[in-house]
Amino acid sequence: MNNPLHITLAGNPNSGKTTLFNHLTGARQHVGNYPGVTVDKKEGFFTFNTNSIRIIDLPGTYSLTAYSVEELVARDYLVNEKPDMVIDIVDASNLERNLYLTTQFLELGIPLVIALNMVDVAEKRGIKIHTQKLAKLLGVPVVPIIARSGQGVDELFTTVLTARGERDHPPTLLRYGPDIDEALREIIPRIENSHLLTDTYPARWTGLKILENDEQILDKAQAADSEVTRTLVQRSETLTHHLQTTVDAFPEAVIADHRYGFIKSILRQEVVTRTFDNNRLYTSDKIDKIANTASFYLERTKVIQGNIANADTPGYRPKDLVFEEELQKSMELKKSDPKH
Ligand SMILES: Nc1nc2c(ncn2[C@@H]2O[C@H](COP(=O)(O)OP(=O)(O)OP(=O)(O)O)[C@@H](O)[C@H]2O)c(=O)[nH]1
Ligand SMILES: [Mg+2]
Repeated sequence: MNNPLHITLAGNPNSGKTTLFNHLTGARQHVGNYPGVTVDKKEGFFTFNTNSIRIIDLPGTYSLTAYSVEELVARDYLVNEKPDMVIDIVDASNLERNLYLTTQFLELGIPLVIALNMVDVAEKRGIKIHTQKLAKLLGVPVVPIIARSGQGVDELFTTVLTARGERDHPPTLLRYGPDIDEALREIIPRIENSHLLTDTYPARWTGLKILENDEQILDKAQAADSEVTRTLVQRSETLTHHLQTTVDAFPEAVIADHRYGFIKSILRQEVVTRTFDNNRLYTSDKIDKIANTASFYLERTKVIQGNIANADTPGYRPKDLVFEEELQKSMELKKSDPKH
C-alpha cells in the first residue's frame, strides 16, 4: 500500500483546527509530544475517497516568529516534516487577523489550501466572503467550511487532492518596501550560491529571517557557514541602521507592516461584503485581544531580559517597543457612539 498522504492543519488559536481534526479522525487519533517540548502533538488517520490520509493538528499560533515554543514547533514541523499539503484554517469571522499567519505560510513556500472556517459565525455577523476572489488574489485555493457540522469538508479534501496533483505554483511574493526589497535582492543570491540552509528553507525565507534578526535562523546559519552568515548579518545591520535613522523602526516591524498592507490591499478588492454594523466587539474578539495584550506583556519582559542578557555581546542590537502604543494598538478600543 502507498504511504498515506501527509496533511497538516495549521492556523490561529481558536480557528477550529481540533474541531476539524476530531471530525475527520474520530477515535483514530493519538496524542504525543513534539520532541523536547511539552506541546501536544495530535496525529490521526482517516480515508477519503480511497485515499489514506495521515493528519497532524499543529499548535495554534498568530505568527511564525521564534518568540514562543508553539511558533517554533509549528514552523519547525512544517519545514522539517514537509507535509504533502498544509490546510490553513482561517476563521472567517476574523479574516484580517488570521491572514497574517497565512502571509507567512506564503513566505515559507509550503503547499497550501485555505479552509475558510466558521462561515456560519461570519454569516450571523453579516459578513460574506467572496472565496473565489480571495483565492485568486492570494494564489491558493480557498474552501468555505463549518468544521463543527462538517459542512464543506468533502469539498475541502477534494480540493486538497486536486491541488496536490497539480504542478507547483510559483509562490506569491510579498513586497516589503524599497529598503528591505533591495536588501533581499542582495542577500538571496548569496544564500543560494552558498546553499546556506537551502535543504530546509527557501532562500527568501532565510533572507527575511536574517533581516528580522530571528535568533533560531541566525544560530543555524552561523553553525552552517559562519563566513557567509557574517556578511549577511553585516548587510542586515546596515539595513537596520538605515531604517532606524529614516523611519525609526526595526526591519521586523517594517516587514510586519507590509504583511498587513498586503492583506488590506487584498481585502479592499471586494473580497468581503458586510451587511450589518461591524462596530461591535464580540466575545471571542475580546478574549483574543486580551490574549494579545498578555503576549505583549510577555514580549516586553523578553525584550527587557534580552537587552540585559545580551548587552555585552558583540554586535548586540537593542530592541524596544513603546509599550503604551502597543497596548493601544492591541486593544483597538472603539470610541462609543456620542449619540448613545
Ligand atoms: N460556530 C462554529 N463554531 C466552531 C466552528 N469550528 C470550531 N468552532 C468552535 O470554535 C472553538 C474553537 O475550536 P477549536 O477546534 O478548539 O480551535 P483550535 O484551532 O483547535 O484552537 P487551538 O487548539 O487553541 O489552536 C470551539 O468552541 C469550537 O466548537 C465552526 O465552523 N462554527
Ligand atoms: Mg486545538
